[in-house]
Amino acid sequence: MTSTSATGEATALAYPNIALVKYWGKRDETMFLPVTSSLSMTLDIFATTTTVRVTDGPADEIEFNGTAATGSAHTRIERFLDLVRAKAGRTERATVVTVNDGPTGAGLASSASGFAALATAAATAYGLDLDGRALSRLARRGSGSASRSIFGGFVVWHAGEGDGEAGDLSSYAEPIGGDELDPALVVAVVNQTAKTVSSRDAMRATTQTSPFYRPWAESSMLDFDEMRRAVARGDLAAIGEIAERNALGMHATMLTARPGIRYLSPHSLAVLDAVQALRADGVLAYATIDAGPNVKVLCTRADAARVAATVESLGDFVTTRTAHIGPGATLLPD
Ligand code: 2P0
Repeated sequence: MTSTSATGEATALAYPNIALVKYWGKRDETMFLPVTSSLSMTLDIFATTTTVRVTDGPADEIEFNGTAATGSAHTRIERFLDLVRAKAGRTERATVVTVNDGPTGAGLASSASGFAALATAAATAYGLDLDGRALSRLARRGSGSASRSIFGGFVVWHAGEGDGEAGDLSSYAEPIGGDELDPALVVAVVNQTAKTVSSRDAMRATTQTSPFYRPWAESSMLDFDEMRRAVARGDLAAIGEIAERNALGMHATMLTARPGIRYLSPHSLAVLDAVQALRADGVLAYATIDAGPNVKVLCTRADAARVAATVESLGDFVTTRTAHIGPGATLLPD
């Protein structure tokens, strides 16, 4: 997946992924080790393209969609590059240029595509030769969900065992097949603006204060096993059913944090109602929602246009983009 770079420059492309069994909560915040394993599908829209060039400058220079990154956004990437430099035994700074096709920080998995692209490009630019598993472990340190975007298709991210180094070695993502499945994911965008509470803060508050967190984590582990079996037998209806209940359960844990955290908006609920109505009409359609108000509807490729039209008919507040299964992170030629 990576090769050493003579030039100290590399460009990588990665796509977001949507978890069908969610990651919500860390057991080790330093190493980004999750409480539970998760399972996702990588999409083919909203790509991130990132170029990393090793320089002899005094500081990392980071540009995001044409604007210099500052403050915490800069620090987060600088810390990640420090990790890569430590692994590579290098000290030079870098220039990072990132272009994001999709909305950022709106629950549309921009940090997953972002850190998967950054990990892939930075590892190569600094001369690390990492296989997919090592790359997913590295991406995990930027953002947990990014570990899954290293791979295409259906992917699991193993929670792993233990904390610290043992946990680091055992918590990685890998693809799980399901290649005969060819679903669509209709992304109902009801709000493109960045959220006010980050996923990171919200999951910390949830794990620490919600009385429903433990029960959700326990049932999510069962969902994970059931979901793996549903993917293995290519059963899209079962996949949808498990995904919807897992996501609603995750939101229930947030709503019951103290104080409660609510990403769902009235517009999200309107889309959830439309999905239920579609099912009542015999359409295979199931919803999942991440840390934001936007709703993703899993359906067959053949039904995607009908699902999108139904959702869009709700009003001007919603637009849709339809995604299919997408590939893992890749290096682009010079
Ligand atoms: C997921 N989400 O499994 C879950 C479901 C959002 C809801 O992973 O702190 O940006 O960087 O590891 O990965 C979003 O959280 O959090 C996320 P960090 P991340 O896709």
